[in-house]
Amino acid sequence: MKTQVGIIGGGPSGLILSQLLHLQGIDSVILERKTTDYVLTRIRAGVLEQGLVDLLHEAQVFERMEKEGEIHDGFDIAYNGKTHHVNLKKLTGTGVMIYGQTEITRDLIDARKKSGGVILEEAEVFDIQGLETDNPVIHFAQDGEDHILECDFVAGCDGFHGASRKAIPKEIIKTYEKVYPFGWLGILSETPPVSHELIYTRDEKGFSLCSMRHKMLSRYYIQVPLTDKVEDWSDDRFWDALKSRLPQNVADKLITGPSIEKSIAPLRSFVCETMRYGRLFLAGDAAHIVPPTGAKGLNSAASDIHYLSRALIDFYKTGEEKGLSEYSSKALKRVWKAERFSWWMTSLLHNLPNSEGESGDFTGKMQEAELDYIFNSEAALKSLAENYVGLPY
Ligand code: RFL
Ligand code: PHB
Repeated sequence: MKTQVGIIGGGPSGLILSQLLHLQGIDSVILERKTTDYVLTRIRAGVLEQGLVDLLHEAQVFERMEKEGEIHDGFDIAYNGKTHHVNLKKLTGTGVMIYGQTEITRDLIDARKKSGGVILEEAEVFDIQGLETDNPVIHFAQDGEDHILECDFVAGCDGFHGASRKAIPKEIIKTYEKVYPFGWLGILSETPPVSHELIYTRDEKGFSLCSMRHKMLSRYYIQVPLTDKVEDWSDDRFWDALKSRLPQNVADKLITGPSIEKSIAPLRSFVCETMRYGRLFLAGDAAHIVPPTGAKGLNSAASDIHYLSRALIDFYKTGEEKGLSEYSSKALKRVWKAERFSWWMTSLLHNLPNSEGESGDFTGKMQEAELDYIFNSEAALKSLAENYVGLPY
């Protein structure tokens, strides 16, 4: 099998790239190790920056998002029993779009299939050869047999546990990582959201987040120790813990119900430098991970795809290689800023152990002082807001 761009991974990064290339007459094949049904059961991001919304318009996959998505002009941060509003629209001129990653993925798969796009399901890549040449070859297993895909370029869109990052020689790669000593327990429930906007809460008992997908679908998260298992958390225990962390006036309004999904996600910051090796280009979670606190994971994947799609289209249209050679440094510049913001917001709002040399509730006091500063300084609030809505591409 042969194509122009071999795309490893059929998550949002791979799908958007394939659609953008298709619209410019460039062929691609997506190799996805899971079934489409499985991919569509993964509950992940829900907050989209304007940059991603624009990219989906460019990909001509926006109709359902515009109809069913909701624009939020702000969100709340609660601490010490009170909520404080961050008016994104007033501070930055823009808001964010609330529309689930699952729905984006569904829309993209439909669009690709409608225009004859090739997405091979249960096709697991196990090796990539010839990345230093003009004709790389991807080796994958499907239906118990080994196959090859020959291509001009390989897009590594296969997430954190994928095969593509591992194809870069160890002596070339530099990685940076922070593993946080807690995770997020998330539930999805068919109940009306407790508030019309998101509420991030810092509390001594631990962080919590009230989010949503639409008017009858709520998404809630609480910080839990890494040793906890989903089975340890009945729905009742979850709702009690959430209520105990929210300001009283919010807890009083919370409508609970059975969970339709429940999972624990560990929190990690991770960056891989370089994002390019020969004819391999990493994008999205394959190259970087953020803790979800700033809602930057999917949005950073989108900015990678913005740079990569332009670079590939330029190459095929004009033979110009500048975009390809600058891809890694351009993408990483924006990625590091999203990493910084996600790390900062995580550190600001979670219950953290003291670092070496600290005593008393030093960390907690620093967090409170910083929150007080933010909500009493237009400059600090604006800095938070401009990072939250997304820095320019
Ligand atoms: P994905 O979505 O992980 O897709 C990678 C795909 O590659 C496949 N794959 C392979 N295929 C073939 N061969 C192999 N060897 C393969 N290995 C892997 C996988 O099956 C998969 O289908 O990566 P992509 O496309 O880069 O997209 C990244 C986003 O999914 C991720 O950044 C976000 O979900 C992160 N995230 C959030 N991001 C936001 O911008 N806003 C949010 O509000 C937000 N909330 C979240 C999140 C992530 C969460 N979890 C569970 C980690 C909330 C949570 C709880
Ligand atoms: C979500 O709705 O899943 C969500 C929202 C905001 C975040 C992280 C996750 O910061």
